[in-house]
Amino acid sequence: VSLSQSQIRDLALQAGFTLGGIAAVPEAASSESSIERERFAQWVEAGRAGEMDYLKRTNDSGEFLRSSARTAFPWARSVIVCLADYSSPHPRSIDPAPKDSAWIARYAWSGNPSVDGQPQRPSDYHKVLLKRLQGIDAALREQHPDIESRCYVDTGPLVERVYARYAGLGWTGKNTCLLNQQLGSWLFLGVILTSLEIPPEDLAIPTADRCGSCTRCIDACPTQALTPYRMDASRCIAYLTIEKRGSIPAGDHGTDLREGIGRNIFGCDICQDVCPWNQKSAVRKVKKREAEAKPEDSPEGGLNRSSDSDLVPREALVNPALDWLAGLTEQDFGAWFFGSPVKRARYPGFRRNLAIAMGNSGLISFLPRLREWSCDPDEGLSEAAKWALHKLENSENDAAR
Ligand code: B12
Ligand code: SF4
Ligand code: SF4
Repeated sequence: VSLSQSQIRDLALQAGFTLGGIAAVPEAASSESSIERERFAQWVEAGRAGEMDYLKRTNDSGEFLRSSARTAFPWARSVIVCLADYSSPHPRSIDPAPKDSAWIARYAWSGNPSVDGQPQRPSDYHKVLLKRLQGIDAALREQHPDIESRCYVDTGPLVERVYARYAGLGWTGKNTCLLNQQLGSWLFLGVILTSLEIPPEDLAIPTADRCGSCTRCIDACPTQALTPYRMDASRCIAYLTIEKRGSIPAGDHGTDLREGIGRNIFGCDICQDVCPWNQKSAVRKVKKREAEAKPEDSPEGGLNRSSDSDLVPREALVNPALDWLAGLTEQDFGAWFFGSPVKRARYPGFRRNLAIAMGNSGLISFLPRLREWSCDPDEGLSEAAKWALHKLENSENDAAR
């Protein structure tokens, strides 16, 4: 039994994805497989995964589970990869913004559409995409009842972007993100591992790397987490503000990681905001919206480009005031972020990140809140608040001199 690229693309579009494709899992003895295995192993062994222990899990033979889809699932022959576009015409993190505002990564703004003027409920791409994948999986199983398959969004033991590349959906940018020439990189990925073979004539043509001589993402990264095509996740603001528990380390090589965090209190969009391919796709999307009024001008076919009705940005989360976020009680935090990716930072981590952003704001109006937090029993929060107090008090003294 086999599947073609066009069948998969149609199923993906019907399920509400922007695009879909299918990749063969490379033979265990192939050069592709050994390159990926080695890259992954080297990355983990060099300490780049920080404290994300789930990335370091191994099988009984000591192989990293995530280094190839075959390691965890010996029956896997193909990976269906589906993309959901979460771009929006809202400002970028690098655009001018009030000094007292924070930045929450774009991917975490999402909510369901507002009904009858009620506030939007948070939505989480993991759940939204998984449901769609399960729909595709059910359709496949109807046609092929004997197949093995598993659906994953984020949590499966595989590097999703590798299979997206093999499926011809884009290339890996120097910022390590999957970039599609038409869509840019504001994309969520979801995968279905299957036991179905793809006939060689249906293998996708790999997308050419279109980064060229550009290095904007590497130059813009405030914590020097990037070298071309490789990330040191232990230095990435997304890791520090979402995954890292307890205190945020000071840094090294002359970079203070806490200073590098700037106003990013959950995740980071900088290396994608500066990417020229996201500018190009944004311009194209504006034209698309204009063309919708005149359907005869409709641009590229084959892509489902309308904005995603399950991933509607919640306006209050775009450039939110630090003061408002700092005033949220644990209960308010739950009400705003239960069912949203933001809950992953947990309340203590969320406040720790706010303390750091306040320290970086240069605004002494935050001193009273930071003094209160510097005595908090949570060590991550109190340590961050002391660092922020020190920074603001020093800048106050400098200004007075
Ligand atoms: C762990 C993780 C993180 C970690 C580590 C990120 C990282 N670069 O690995 C942290 C917390 C930092 C993170 C951050 C973000 N993440 Co994340 N993350 C993951 C997760 C769960 C696993 C990734 C992984 O295994 N990394 C291991 C390393 C080794 O893989 P890699 O960086 O992709 O490296 C490969 C390539 O660079 C490749 N390579 C390709 N070409 C070349 C060429 C050369 C010469 C070399 C040397 C290497 C090389 O080699 C490596 C191994 O194959 C995936 C979901 C999944 N299961 O795949 C989501 C995922 C990658 N994340 C996603 C998102 C949206 C984000 C953020 C944008 C969120 C945010 N705004 O804060 C940022 C983006 C930061 C960035 N520039 O990548 C999306 C990516 C969508 C996209 N367009 O690429 C994914 C796919 C989740 C999803 N299901 O949609 N993430
Ligand atoms: S997400 Fe931010 S911190 Fe991480 S690599 Fe990109 S620019 Fe650097
Ligand atoms: S900013 Fe430049 S180098 Fe970085 S991913 Fe985009 S095109 Fe590639």
